[in-house]
Amino acid sequence: MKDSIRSSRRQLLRIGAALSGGLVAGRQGALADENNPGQLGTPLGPYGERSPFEKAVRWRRDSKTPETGSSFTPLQDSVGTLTPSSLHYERHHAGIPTIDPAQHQLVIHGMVNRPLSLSVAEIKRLPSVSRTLVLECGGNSGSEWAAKTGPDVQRSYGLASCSEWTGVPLSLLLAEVGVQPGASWVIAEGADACRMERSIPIAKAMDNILVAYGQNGEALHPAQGYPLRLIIPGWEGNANVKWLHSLKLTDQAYMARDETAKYTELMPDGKAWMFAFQMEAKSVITFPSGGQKLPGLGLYELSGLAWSGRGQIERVDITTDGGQSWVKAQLQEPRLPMAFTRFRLPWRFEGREAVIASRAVDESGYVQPTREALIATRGTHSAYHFNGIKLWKVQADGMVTNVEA
Ligand SMILES: Nc1nc2c(c(=O)[nH]1)N[C@H]1C(S)=C(S)[C@@H](COP(=O)(O)O)O[C@H]1N2
Ligand SMILES: [Mo]
Repeated sequence: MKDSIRSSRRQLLRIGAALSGGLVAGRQGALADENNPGQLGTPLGPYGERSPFEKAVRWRRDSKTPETGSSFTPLQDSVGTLTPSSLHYERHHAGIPTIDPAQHQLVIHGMVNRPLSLSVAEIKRLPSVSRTLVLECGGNSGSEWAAKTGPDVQRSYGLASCSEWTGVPLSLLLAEVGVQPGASWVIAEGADACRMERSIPIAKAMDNILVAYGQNGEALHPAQGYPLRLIIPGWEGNANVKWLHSLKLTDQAYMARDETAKYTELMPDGKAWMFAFQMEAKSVITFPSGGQKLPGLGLYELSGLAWSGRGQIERVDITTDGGQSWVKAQLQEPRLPMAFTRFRLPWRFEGREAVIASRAVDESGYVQPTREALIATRGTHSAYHFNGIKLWKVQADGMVTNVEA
């Protein structure tokens, strides 16, 4: 403990030198602060707001109608490992329905012995669990398949967010209804206008899926599926059906729109890759990242996020020379499986162009591939499940762009 205090103090001294007197100047400024005579503050409030000086917002991609489309988490402004619910990415196919939880029911039916209709209050009475998990759209960083990749981390990687979800294990509800022999799929349906449907194999339903009602210590936000949604650890966002009102047990997949026309990949041999549920290991540097500008020379902390649908992040390597050499980043503990893991590495910017990137390795030994390696196996017709290494170029003047700019 003492040693770590001593070494962090040593580091602080070095940082002081690196910022070339900036810390000292700041302290004198604070002592001479005449603009803040200590006025009485604003009154207490019933529900918190962030500081009016904080401006990070979701970025909304243009879409044909205001109700459909996606909005992206501002990962460049995120610190730590959690996404505030108000900045969680959104993906809706028919807008956000307004659902009164007192009127809402979840029906579990089909190939079951005792069909059941449960109110939200009844579900909340059942034994619950909380898990911190990434939710990531299968189309996240889909722009990276193109020759000209995304210009900033929000627009290219912001369809991923990390929350603490609370809910009832789906396995518990299935045990209650009694699954009949031969039932091999669960068809989940949402109560939004598009009645979004996805087919989920029974093995995963019995394993670790949650029927969630909580997000980050309160009820789900309406955009995230209030009052009930599926949370499927490690699987593509689309299968995590929101505004959940029906679970039907069947002996075959439904071949719904979102598992055939969408979220299906055309492979180089002309075959379709369907039900590509699991999200592979992925990482991206969030600082410095596209669109940002380093204010000067000296010491910085490179930082970013890594996650894997297979489990824990084991290691993150960082390059600052375009992939010629790699060093191990520090990982924030605890490294929760299938959650964001924050990585950090001190780095000195000396005014020379640098190409920086991160490479994640997960507990299964899976190594995040280069973009070129991914394209070599998956071809160029893909839209989903991009997890290639993302390069940023720090220009000599400190401006950060994608490598193609
Ligand atoms: N009922 C319903 N569930 C849905 C969707 C939807 O439009 N309707 N969108 C899906 C998609 S494509 C994704 S990526 C995630 C997005 O969840 P979020 O908006 O909470 O981030 O929800 C999935 N579940
Ligand atoms: Mo999605």
